[in-house]
Amino acid sequence: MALLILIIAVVAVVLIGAVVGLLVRGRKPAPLPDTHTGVIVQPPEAAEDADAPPVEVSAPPATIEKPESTASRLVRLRQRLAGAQGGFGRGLLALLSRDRLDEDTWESIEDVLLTADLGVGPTQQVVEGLRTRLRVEGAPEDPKAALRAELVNLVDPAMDRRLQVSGADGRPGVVLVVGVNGTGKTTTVGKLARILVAEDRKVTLGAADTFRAAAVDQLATWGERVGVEVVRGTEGTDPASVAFDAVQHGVEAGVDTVIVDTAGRLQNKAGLMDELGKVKRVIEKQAPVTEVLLVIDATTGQNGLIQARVFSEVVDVTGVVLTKLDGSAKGGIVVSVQRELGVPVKLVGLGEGPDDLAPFDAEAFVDALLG
Ligand SMILES: Nc1nc2c(ncn2[C@@H]2O[C@H](COP(=O)(O)OP(=O)(O)OP(=O)(O)O)[C@@H](O)[C@H]2O)c(=O)[nH]1
Ligand SMILES: [Mg+2]
Repeated sequence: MALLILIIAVVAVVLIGAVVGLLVRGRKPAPLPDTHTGVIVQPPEAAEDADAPPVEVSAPPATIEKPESTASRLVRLRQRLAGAQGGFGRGLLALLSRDRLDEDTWESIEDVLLTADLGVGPTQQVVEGLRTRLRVEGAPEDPKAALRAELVNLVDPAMDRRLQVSGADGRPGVVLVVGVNGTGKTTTVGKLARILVAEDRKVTLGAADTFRAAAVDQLATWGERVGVEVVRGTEGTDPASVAFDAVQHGVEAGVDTVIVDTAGRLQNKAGLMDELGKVKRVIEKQAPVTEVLLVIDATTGQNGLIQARVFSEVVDVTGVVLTKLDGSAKGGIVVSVQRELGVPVKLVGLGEGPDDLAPFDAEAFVDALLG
């Protein structure tokens, strides 16, 4: 009898457990609160709710451009780099090739390096390195070889410059593109999409610059040209929600990479910097951000370093894109910014053309400087 009661009790407990389990699983998941700001982010199945922010996905056009191949782009852009930065290398070589390297000459060498935005510490390092090499090994050492070795060492060929554009567990890689106003973020997103498309990757773009309708259109045009879908909100939509929708769309469409463009923001505007942190946190409810690219305009000089520091604190920058290297001879910023952040320069912008973006390579960069 006691055994029978025990069996009935056990069966009852198991049944109640199963029913409760089913009820809990069947319930709609609660919206995900953003812990920092208290903003509620709609979970995936709520995206079609009437009160969810309107999101459009632009359709690919009838005619699709074929982006330039990597090989041809590299040859072309190395020449352009040599054209823009070569004066700096040639100036140094002329000084180093003098018969007598007196103190005046070393000072001139320092000036050339500082003018190229190399920064004080790295400049001293190069000068010391060159003095040692040329002193120890005597005049016969080829000054060009000595300079090349010093500069390559400074630019650091050991840094891992691969772009993390792939995700794990069947989810896409997510690239978040950030920076101050007008540095070339949207252009870089467009150019990067083309590079990935040329490598047969499937890409979605997220237009999380919702301040200006024109910004969204600008990105949509880049996408349309190469048949890439662009997820966009209406003007004024919360950028974090557009970013979330873009990544969600990318997950559902099974793309390889989602690239999210953000609005330009000054590093001293705390509210805008908080917003950026939120964009990243909200995206990560869908999939990890695999790459945070900080876009710096090479012509802005040391101000770029201040930007780098602040952005890095907010979003954990993993790579730098130096744009407009075609428009200044200040290639030394590569070294300063890498030192400042401990993060490599991964891409360089070398013009306004759609395929004027190249992966950064330390040795190729120095060779372009030295001609
Ligand atoms: N010469 C040159 N111009 C560039 C390069 N990259 C971008 N630009 C130009 O810089 C200008 C600004 O580019 P955008 O991509 O709109 O800059 P953004 O950072 O998205 O600007 P906001 O969204 O307003 O903050 C455009 O005229 C681009 O053509 C580059 O590598 N070289
Ligand atoms: Mg932009």
